Amino acid sequence: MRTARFCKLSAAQLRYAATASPIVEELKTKLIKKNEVDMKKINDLKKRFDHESLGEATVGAAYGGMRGITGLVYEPSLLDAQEGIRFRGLSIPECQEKLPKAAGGGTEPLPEAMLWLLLTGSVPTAEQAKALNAELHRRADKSAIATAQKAIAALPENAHPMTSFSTGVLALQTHSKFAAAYAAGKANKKNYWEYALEDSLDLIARSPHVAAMIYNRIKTGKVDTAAASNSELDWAANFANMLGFDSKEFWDCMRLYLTIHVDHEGGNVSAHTTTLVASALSDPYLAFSAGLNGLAGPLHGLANQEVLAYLFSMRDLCKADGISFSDETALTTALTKYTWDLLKSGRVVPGYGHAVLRKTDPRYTCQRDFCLRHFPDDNLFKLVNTIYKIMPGILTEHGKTKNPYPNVDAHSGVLLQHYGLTEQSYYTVLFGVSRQIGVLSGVVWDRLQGRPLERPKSITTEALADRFLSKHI
Ligand code: CMX
Repeated sequence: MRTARFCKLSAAQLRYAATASPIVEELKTKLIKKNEVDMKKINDLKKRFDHESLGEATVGAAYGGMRGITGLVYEPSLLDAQEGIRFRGLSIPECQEKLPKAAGGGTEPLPEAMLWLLLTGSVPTAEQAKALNAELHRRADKSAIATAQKAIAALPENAHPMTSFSTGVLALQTHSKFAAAYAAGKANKKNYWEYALEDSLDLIARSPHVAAMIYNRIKTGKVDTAAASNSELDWAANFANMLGFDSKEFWDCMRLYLTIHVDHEGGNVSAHTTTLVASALSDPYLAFSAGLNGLAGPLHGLANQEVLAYLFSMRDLCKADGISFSDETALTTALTKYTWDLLKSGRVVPGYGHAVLRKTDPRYTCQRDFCLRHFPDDNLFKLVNTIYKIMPGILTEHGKTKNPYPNVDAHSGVLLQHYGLTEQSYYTVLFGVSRQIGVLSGVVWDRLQGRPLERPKSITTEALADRFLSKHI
């Protein structure tokens, strides 16, 4: 028995079954039932098609970031290059239509309903979404959150919010039921998934509190939430409220934001990192913190922060050159010139391009639709719209990117700026708060279906040269 002090947890933390609520039991029953059906398919696929090829692993792919190699099974979502993301088979417009909304006039889907969908594969009823939200409130353990609060306060004040968030998640890890059960010899292949689910629900319950403290630190220097948690509110509204925003329209905006950023299949950096780390049986906290560190890169989630810097630089250049936003022709000419200057300097246009998508990201489109419904005359929105009209042409002429269309990050900042959440360095934290819902659902399913340690084979240039070049001398 491993008895190191660091992995000793209270009896309550180990007794996950005893603390489970009816809604978690219902969730587990649904997962078990779905898995029975899915495992039959998996066993059949493995038995009959184990050696079928999913495509070639070429030299080009090995040097090209493994683009085009299908080498992972990831259950919560699937990305189509033309159509965009589907969450358990549902497109974004279908999720907007089918997922339960907040009582009292909410028009956007609830992220907790999306969590239910990604975990169980089926759309929850309004009652199930409500009960799941109540469960998340119940799990927002104050002492665990205080651990993260202390860790964040110990960081230098200029720590990037993503550094703080990743650190906060690591501090929450000291409450991991998975790690404690494993250390106590109680976890085994059959129940790993239950501990993974327990940790995932705890993390999704607690991390918004931690994220809100990070925001308040930027604003006031104080590591605390701007407002107390309110158990009457849904997950997104409560988060927005803890950030210090009480506008009902903004709460709806956050419901949309936190629903559409949840997942983008398994190969992107944050999802792949999370599931890769979890495949070593690192608990969901360790795995998600690693995923966040990947999300913090400018080619991935940090692009939403970079987009604002780009938009503001465009706005400033227009101002300096006396270009009016109402003169569409002059604005288009000026933006085209500034963008070419940027590209010629060897930089990328943030918010455009994608490793898989080859059309406008539907996550971009639904944010655009939200702006059109709520604030069509916003100046920043107008700027983004004009850029949308010219950028595919510019990037096509530039001739490098395989996808000249906008991705999710090209639009999210406009929404946040409009409602007064103007601290751009915080934007990727919002992405992370949402992303945990998808990637942790993936971790739960990986453990439920017994997926093994990930360990693809790598190769050196010397070995490749021996294999291919030597034949052609
Ligand atoms: N601006 C300028 N050049 C771009 C570009 C853009 N927006 N997107 C791609 N390119 C360039 C690449 O840098 C690459 O150049 P080199 O051949 O000189 O290396 C070339 O076009 C080919 O790239 P690609 O195959 O089309 O795209 P990748 O799969 O390599 O990269 C991505 C995808 C997203 C990293 C890239 O499009 C990019 O850097 N975009 C800007 C950053 C961004 O918006 N990231 C957010 C993505 C969504 C998310 O994860 O949140």
